Amino acid sequence: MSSILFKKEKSIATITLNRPEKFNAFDRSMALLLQSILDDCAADKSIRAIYLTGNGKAFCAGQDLGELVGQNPPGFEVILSEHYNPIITRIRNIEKPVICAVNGVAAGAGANIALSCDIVVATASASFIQAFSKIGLIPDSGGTFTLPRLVGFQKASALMMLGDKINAAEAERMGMIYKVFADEEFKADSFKIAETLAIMPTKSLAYTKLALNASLNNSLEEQLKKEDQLQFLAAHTADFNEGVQSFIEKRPPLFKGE
Ligand code: LHQ
Repeated sequence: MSSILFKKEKSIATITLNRPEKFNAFDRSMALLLQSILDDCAADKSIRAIYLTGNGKAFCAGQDLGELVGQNPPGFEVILSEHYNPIITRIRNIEKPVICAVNGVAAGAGANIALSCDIVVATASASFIQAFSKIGLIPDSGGTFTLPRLVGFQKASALMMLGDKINAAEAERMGMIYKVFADEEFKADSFKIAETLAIMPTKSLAYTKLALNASLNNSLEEQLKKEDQLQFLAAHTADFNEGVQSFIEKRPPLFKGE
């Protein structure tokens, strides 16, 4: 059985982390596989939204700790540079929306991979843990960049130092994630978000993502310039034309992602 299940249907790529007995913790081959799957999604023009989730009770427990003490462990010097950092940069740079459906506990790098996605939703029984301090590490996978920007410096410090487990409702209240869905409706409700995004103007979503990425470091002046450049590109897409035309003709738009 593959450590990641990958399916393409109706313009949506569904990526399911699939080591349920290890709470979907990453070993080296799984981390490399996720990178190649994200590259496939980036290159495939028919894919207009990416839905990332986990199989079983957990979303992802981060690094497979067993691998670190097993035979031929990957060296510490490559774990971030070859495993997690390239995953985070791919998620942030891919010009398509990535929806993370957190179906259970998200810990360590698993939590920070989830938080790097464009829209993060969770099932009511899910939880989030910055587990690193519990084993003597520092938060990685972009967590020290992302979390303070989502919840503020103070809450990020406390969550990262204490390693407290917080439930999905708390995560939503803090602004760490977008929404919580009841367990029974979680799959259908979270997937509906992917279906909605997959028929939207894909390039305008991509440019929105690029603008938001840039906003994390830009001054207002720089950001206004960035919006100007990206709006120019958006205005030259076929989907912008269709959006205006369908409005004038009082009919639903048919966006093609072009
Ligand atoms: C696991 C794991 C796991 C293997 C649950 N590995 N088996 C960067 C730099 C360099 C090196 C290291 O890593 C990193 C990035 C990181 O991600 S560091 C952080 C690594 N992750 C953790 O420290 C989390 C460890 N796991 C936990 O704290 C708990 O398992 C959580 C809170 C996720 C879930 O707790 P419970 O619901 O009580 O479940 P459990 O502990 O009983 O786990 C269920 C099974 O999953 C169990 O297997 P078993 O055979 O006993 O049923 C665990 O061994 C396995 N598992 N996480 N990371």
